[in-house]
Amino acid sequence: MIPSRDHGGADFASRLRELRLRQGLRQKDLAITLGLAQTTIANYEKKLRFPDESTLLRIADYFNTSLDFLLGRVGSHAEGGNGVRSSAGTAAVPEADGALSGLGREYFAALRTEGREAAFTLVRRSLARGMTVREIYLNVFEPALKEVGRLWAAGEMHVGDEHFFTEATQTLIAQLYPALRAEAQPRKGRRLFSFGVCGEYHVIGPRMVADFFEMDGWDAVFLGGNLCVQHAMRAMRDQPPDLLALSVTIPLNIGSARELIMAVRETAELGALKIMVGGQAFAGAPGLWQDIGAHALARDPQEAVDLGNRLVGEKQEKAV
Ligand code: B12
Repeated sequence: MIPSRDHGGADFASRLRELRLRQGLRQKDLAITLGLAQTTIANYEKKLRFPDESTLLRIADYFNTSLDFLLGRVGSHAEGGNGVRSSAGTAAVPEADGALSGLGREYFAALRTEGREAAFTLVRRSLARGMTVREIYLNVFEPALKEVGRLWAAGEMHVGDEHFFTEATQTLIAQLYPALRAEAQPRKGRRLFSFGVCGEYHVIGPRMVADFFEMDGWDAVFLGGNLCVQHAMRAMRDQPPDLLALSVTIPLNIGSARELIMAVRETAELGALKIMVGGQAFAGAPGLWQDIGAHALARDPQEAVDLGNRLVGEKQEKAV
């Protein structure tokens, strides 16, 4: 499927560049994420090459856009060409993927229309009725925040709204701490560090990961976001963990994860440390976690705990 330059090919080049720049990616970053050479991306954008069908689909999936938009067959918001895929491919605002339902939807609506107190009451009531902290994180907070991102990308919410939702959710997470402790298993004597890598300001994901490990009995230490190599190395030398959970949301920050993993590998005293990665930057990029030298990739905090126990268990068995 190679459209002529006059048809999709010509517009594909500018669309690719537009989508890439909109996410603040360099050609190199996009190339790493898609498993292509940087020159291939450059040639696409210069209209010297056109991707094969499967690469084209991967690019559309990665940018969460339609093939019509990518190929320049729709261009304006009125035509549904806002670059974000919707179920019909023609709506100006993409539809939710169905994940926002039940309490997630109610939480989102309460914060948006009534404010913090109503949302807090909702969550506290659900907890009192037997909902677990794990369920609240994954079925309420995560989908509500992803809905915020969807509406922000569609121009339906401003950055202030996004900050409000994030701050309100972080306050609630802090308030849930006693409930989290009540659900926690006895201590296992395994230490985890979880944080967002250098340049990464999205911190709710790695915080949830740390909390799931704490509930599983780990000594889980959450170190926030934007932790650059020299500071991360200092923290690990002071108190070597058994497992590192590195979070990357923005593909541009994959390089930071790679840099940190290399620094750990070059440090003899951290030879036994296992490294797990996760976060949205790895979605749709199979094999990327291996390319950057991690031991494992997990998609969500529960999978992370299961894998973490296996990885560190393996290490301890070998050491005996
Ligand atoms: C809130 C938010 C922000 C806040 C973050 C504040 C904070 N204190 O965290 C602020 C305003 C700082 C921000 C900034 C930006 N953001 Co923002 N942001 C979001 C938003 C709305 C919610 C993020 C969130 O908390 N999600 C909920 C958590 C729970 O989900 P999660 O991170 O995916 O984590 C889950 C899993 O991925 C996994 N996981 C996460 N980490 C790890 C780690 C390990 C080891 C494991 C195993 C698992 C794991 O577990 C979690 C639970 O299941 C998202 C929308 C979205 N789709 O997420 C956009 C979003 C992530 N942001 C986006 C963008 C583009 C940006 C900016 C570039 C915007 C700009 N132009 O300035 C900057 C970049 C800042 C930076 N350098 O990091 C895009 C990213 C697109 C992309 N692919 O690059 C998104 C998707 C919005 C969108 N629809 O376009 N953002």
